[in-house]
Amino acid sequence: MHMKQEIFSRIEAIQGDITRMEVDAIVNAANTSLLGGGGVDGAIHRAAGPELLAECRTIGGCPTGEARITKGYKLPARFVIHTVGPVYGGRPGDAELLAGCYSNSLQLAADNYVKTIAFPAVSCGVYGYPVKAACRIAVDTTIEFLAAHNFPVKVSFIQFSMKNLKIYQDYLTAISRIK
Ligand code: AR6
Repeated sequence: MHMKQEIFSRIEAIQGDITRMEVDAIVNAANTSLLGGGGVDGAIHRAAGPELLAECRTIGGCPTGEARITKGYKLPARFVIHTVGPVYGGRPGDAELLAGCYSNSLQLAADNYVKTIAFPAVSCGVYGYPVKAACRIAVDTTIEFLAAHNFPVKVSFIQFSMKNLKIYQDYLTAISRIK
C-alpha cells in the first residue's frame, strides 16, 4: 500500500459521544486547572466518576497547548489524555498552541503504547475556535505524527454535530486526493 494511503487508513472522523468510545485513550478538552468544567470536560468527568477528579488534583494543572495523562476509571477508555486548547482570539499563536494539543497528546499516547485514541474538537466549543481552521490543524498535525510513529495505530475524530462531522470528512477526502 502507498505510504500516504496507509496513513489515511489510520484516521477516521465519526459522529458520537466521546465518553462512550471503546478506545485505549480519549482526549479531554480541559482548562489549565484540570479540575473539570462544562462541555466535553464535564461529560468526561461525569462518566469517569469522582476518582478522575481526585487524580487530576494531584497533577497541579496544565499549560495551554500541553497534555497530561490519567487513568479512565469508569470510562470504557483505559486512559484520559487531558489537553488545554487556546481560547480563540484570532492571534497567530493560536494555531501553534492548538497544534501542540494534538502533537503532545499523540506523543503521550505513543509513550503509553496507546493503539486507539479518540479526539473531540479541542477549542471548538466554549473556546470559540472556528471549526474549519481547527480541523485542518487537527488533521495535518495528526498526519505528520502518524507518518513518524507506529503508535497510536488509529486516530478517531469524534464530532457531536453532523455539521462539524462533514467539515472533517470533506477535509480528509480533499487531502487524501492531493497528498
Ligand atoms: N463527545 C464529543 N464531543 C463533544 C462532547 C461529547 N460528549 N461534548 C461536547 N463535545 P468544549 P473547548 C464537543 O466547549 O472549546 C470546558 O468547560 C463540542 O460540541 O467542550 O476546548 C473546559 O473545562 C465542541 O465541538 O471545549 C474548558 O474550560 C467540542 O466538543 C472549556 O470548556 C469542544 O467543546 C474548553 O473549551
